[in-house]
Amino acid sequence: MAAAAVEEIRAASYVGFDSITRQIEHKLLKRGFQFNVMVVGQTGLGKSTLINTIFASHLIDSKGRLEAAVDVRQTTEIQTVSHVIVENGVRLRLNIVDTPGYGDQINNDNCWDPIIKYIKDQHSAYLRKELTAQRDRYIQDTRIHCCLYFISPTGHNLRAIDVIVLKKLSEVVNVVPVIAKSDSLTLQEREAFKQKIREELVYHNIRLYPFDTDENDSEELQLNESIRDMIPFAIVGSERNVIIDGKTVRGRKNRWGVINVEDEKHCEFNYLRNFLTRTHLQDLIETTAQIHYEAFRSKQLLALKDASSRPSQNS
Ligand SMILES: Nc1nc2c(ncn2[C@@H]2O[C@H](COP(=O)(O)OP(=O)(O)OP(=O)(O)O)[C@@H](O)[C@H]2O)c(=O)[nH]1
Ligand SMILES: [Mg+2]
Repeated sequence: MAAAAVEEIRAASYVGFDSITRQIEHKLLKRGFQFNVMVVGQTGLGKSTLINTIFASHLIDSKGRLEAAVDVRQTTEIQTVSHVIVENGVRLRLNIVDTPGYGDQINNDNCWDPIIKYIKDQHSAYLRKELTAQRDRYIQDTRIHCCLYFISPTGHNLRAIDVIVLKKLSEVVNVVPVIAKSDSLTLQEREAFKQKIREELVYHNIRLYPFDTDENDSEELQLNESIRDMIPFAIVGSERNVIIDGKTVRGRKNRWGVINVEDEKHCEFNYLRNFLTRTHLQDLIETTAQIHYEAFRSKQLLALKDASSRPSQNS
């Protein structure tokens, strides 16, 4: 058949369903996106400072970078800071949940309980909304999509408490480990420590995000592999602005020099931010819904079914 004839038939049978991607995009753009991150780790490792750093790197006004409103103090309760970021018409509501650091009590048994409870409470709130007879078409999502776990920059091993908490967390949420205050390590120490941590995670059988699934294509598998090679991100946080080459940036000034947290030669803050917002944002949200929430949901529903099929005590 002549090419022109084929083209004619194709034009006549065109129904236009390929516009569905644009229709979906339009709807999603109108609704906006929700991304919830949590920071967990021992006290004083710079969790609250990092939150400030992340927000400062987004909150750029006409006068330059915004100064932090308050000085960082020890966090005593679970707190959420949120901000709406708009880029090219895409609206992202970013919630960061700050948790009190643990590890300075004489007895640290179960110090992770309130954190695990918080994560499960969000799942349970979502499930309750999903199960109401007249459920909302769009349920406000407070489930934690990513938990940044802060590791102390000792240069030696993971602590026993890290192993326990990482294990508990990885059962309920996507965990991404970071080496806190990595400015205290030399580049050589940093690489060795990262390697050591990766080995220990394998040794203790702690399976962290990203997970490979059958649905992943080769490009996604490769991306996951590159993230696994990079984890844990060695980061530096700062609540102060410094001026480098006439530009205001977040940094730390010492007597011997200045660290620019956004400079990839200085630390891996940029890599962490790219991972969170540019490459894995959607996958973190999807994995939370499809793996962690799904496991919670089926466990709850099975328990409910069990309870209702059991003969009641009175009869
Ligand atoms: N050298 C260095 N110091 C840091 C870094 N990040 C934070 N700090 C300092 O560490 C101290 C504690 O920081 P916070 O952010 O309050 O620590 P936190 O983890 O929130 O502590 P809790 O709220 O008790 O859990 C502050 O004096 C920060 O200035 C970093 O990357 N490098
Ligand atoms: Mg804090």
